[in-house]
Amino acid sequence: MQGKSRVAMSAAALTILSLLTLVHGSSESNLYTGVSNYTFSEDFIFGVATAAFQIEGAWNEGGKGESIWDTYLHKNPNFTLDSLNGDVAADSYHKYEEDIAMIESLGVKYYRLSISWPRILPQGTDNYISEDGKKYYRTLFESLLKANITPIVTLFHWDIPTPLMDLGGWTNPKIVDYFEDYARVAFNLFGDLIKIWTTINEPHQHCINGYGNVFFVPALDSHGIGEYLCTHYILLSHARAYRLYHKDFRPHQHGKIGITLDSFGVNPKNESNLDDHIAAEEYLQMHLGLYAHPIFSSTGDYPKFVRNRVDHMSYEQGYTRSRLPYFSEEEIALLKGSSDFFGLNHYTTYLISHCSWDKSWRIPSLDQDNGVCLEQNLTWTKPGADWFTVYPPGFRKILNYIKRNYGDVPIIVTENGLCDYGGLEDYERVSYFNKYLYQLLLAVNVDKCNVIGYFAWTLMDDFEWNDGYVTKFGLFHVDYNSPERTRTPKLSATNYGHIVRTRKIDFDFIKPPLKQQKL
Ligand code: GBH
Repeated sequence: MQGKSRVAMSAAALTILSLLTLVHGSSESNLYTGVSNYTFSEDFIFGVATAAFQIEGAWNEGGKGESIWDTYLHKNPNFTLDSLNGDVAADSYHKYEEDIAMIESLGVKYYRLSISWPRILPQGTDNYISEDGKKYYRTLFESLLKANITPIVTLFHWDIPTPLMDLGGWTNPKIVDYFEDYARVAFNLFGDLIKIWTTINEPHQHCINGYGNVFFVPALDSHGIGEYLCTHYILLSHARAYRLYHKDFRPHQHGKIGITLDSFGVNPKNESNLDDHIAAEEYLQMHLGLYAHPIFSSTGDYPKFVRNRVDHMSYEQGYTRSRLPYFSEEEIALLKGSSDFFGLNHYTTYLISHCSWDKSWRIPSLDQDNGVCLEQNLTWTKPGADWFTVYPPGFRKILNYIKRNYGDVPIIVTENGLCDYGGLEDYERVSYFNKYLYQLLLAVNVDKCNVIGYFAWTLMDDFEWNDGYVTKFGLFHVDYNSPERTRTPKLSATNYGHIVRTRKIDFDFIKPPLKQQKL
């Protein structure tokens, strides 16, 4: 069956091959000096992004309930690289006014942040709403608006209330009701202030790493089954929240609501090998298409390739039913078109080829179902965490992939940023933002991709999940040795502010001293 599906894929892959050559062939992708020839339109949305668990701290203040990250890290302190947790984090629960001043200093008019579900609903369910939680977010949103900054709010950025995790989290079909109830509470409490919502952040990373593996909490390791159940019910939860908003809130609150998906960029390991192009396409279907196809495609449902592959692998492995659940006709319709924009998080690019075995795979698993291996291009800069290399053209390619597969839905880049090990003179981050933003300009101006906004990840150094505080993504440095959690702008903050204000990229605005010029 693997052989057959490869033949079926090859026509599509050939089209892709020619399109990729088009993008690649463009001499404009190498312009990284002087001032950019293209500019960002006046209405282009520039923002910065954060997530509640990564910055707020105050894990048990104001009647907040526990999220799985609280509970799990208290029980398993060595889960993170530095054995630290999110109890205090950047202390944004107390220091949000400083955060707002930082955003203002960048000249940025949009701030993407998330609500901690258990801060509002300590038990996860809507029978009891925390007054303090409600007050905290209302004050925060009002203060942002007063500073002329539009908040864009994510309902779920990985911190599910522990009592709901105890019931199976995203593998329990009832979660769809609970998420809808939480969304209703949030729309009721804050919908007068919030005009752009995102439901779920990166369901792909959450389900694969948290349910199909042990990289993320809840570290279920239910590989081959858990990641698909999580995917299934998280998608349905998203759709229910979307439909609820459109039916009961949008008519008077007049906002928009969408989902944020993530994708690595993919390059065929060998550009001239058709099989590697097919592998790259199959990787995207399995990882991005699994979530995007049910929502953004004209047909709805999981991609055919994924459906067939997981059904077949399950059968071969002796399962009576597919490890990937089926949607009913109503569910397909519920999901189809359930996002007002395409939120995309993008960081890095991998080289892809087919393989039948990789030592990192669990059996069974989505990875094994996919049958591709990821490698890094060793010639690309690797400034921080192991998973992260710098390859700006990969960004333009993935934007084009979305346009090709899902049409002209407005794309908001809800996260993009560079990982390093810290320091105020972050020339590599300056260069990363310049180059990735230039690729975005090429995607918009040359390829006519409908990208309407961009959020830099992240406002300040934060709790980076399994990395703890070891790896850094911030525009602002946070002193984690000081109880004050003092914030200081890095060079990348100055540079981003310059781009936002001038609507252009000036590659020479901040240059590394000669000996450090690596990129
Ligand atoms: C995003 O995830 C998140 O939305 C955000 O919260 C996060 O801070 C940001 O990116 C930066 O990481 O090989 O197990 O170590 C990006 C997805 C998740 C990709 C972790 C790399 C490494 C997994 N990242 N993953 S592992």
